[in-house]
Order: sequence, then C-alpha cells, then structure tokens
Amino acid sequence: MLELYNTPHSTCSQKVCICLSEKDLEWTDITVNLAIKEHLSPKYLVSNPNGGVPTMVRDSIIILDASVST
Ligand SMILES: N[C@@H](CCC(=O)N[C@@H](CS)C(=O)NCC(=O)O)C(=O)O
Repeated sequence: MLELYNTPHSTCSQKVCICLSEKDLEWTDITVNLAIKEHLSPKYLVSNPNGGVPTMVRDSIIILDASVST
C-alpha cells in the first residue's frame, strides 16, 4: 500500500497528489499538521529526516522529495 504523508495547502504535497491521481493510483492519505509541527516530531523525522512534506512510503521504500521519480 502506498502512503502519502502530506499537508493539503502544501504545493509540494499537491504536486504528488495530482500525479498519483492522474496515474489512477490508490493511496492512504495521512495529513501532517505543519501548524503544530507534526513534521518535526521524532516519529515523523524517522521517515523523513528533512522534516518536510510530502513523504511517500511504499513497503520499505521512502521517497522524500516531490520531484523524485522512480
Ligand atoms: N524538496 C522537497 C521540499 C519539501 C518542502 O519544503 N515542503 C514544505 C511544504 S511545500 C514543508 O514541508 N515546509 C515545512 C517547513 O519547512 O517547516 C520536496 O520537493 O518535496
């Protein structure tokens, strides 16, 4: 399953959501609240040490940048 940690008003997050949608892929949407600094929590930083959104996780693969393709 594809998981996307993202923030709705983040253009970086929106870019990935649009791409996944265009590809007709299903994903689990997990909102990260920047206002309360969830992106800087120790739990989130394990997945994304950069402390930014979005973070895409599929199995053991983690993608940290909205512009990276595989
Ligand atoms: N290079 C990263 C940049 C990610 C990034 O800077 N995201 C912003 C939102 S668009 C963010 O997380 N800002 C929170 C912060 O910097 O504290 C990408 O393209 O995904």
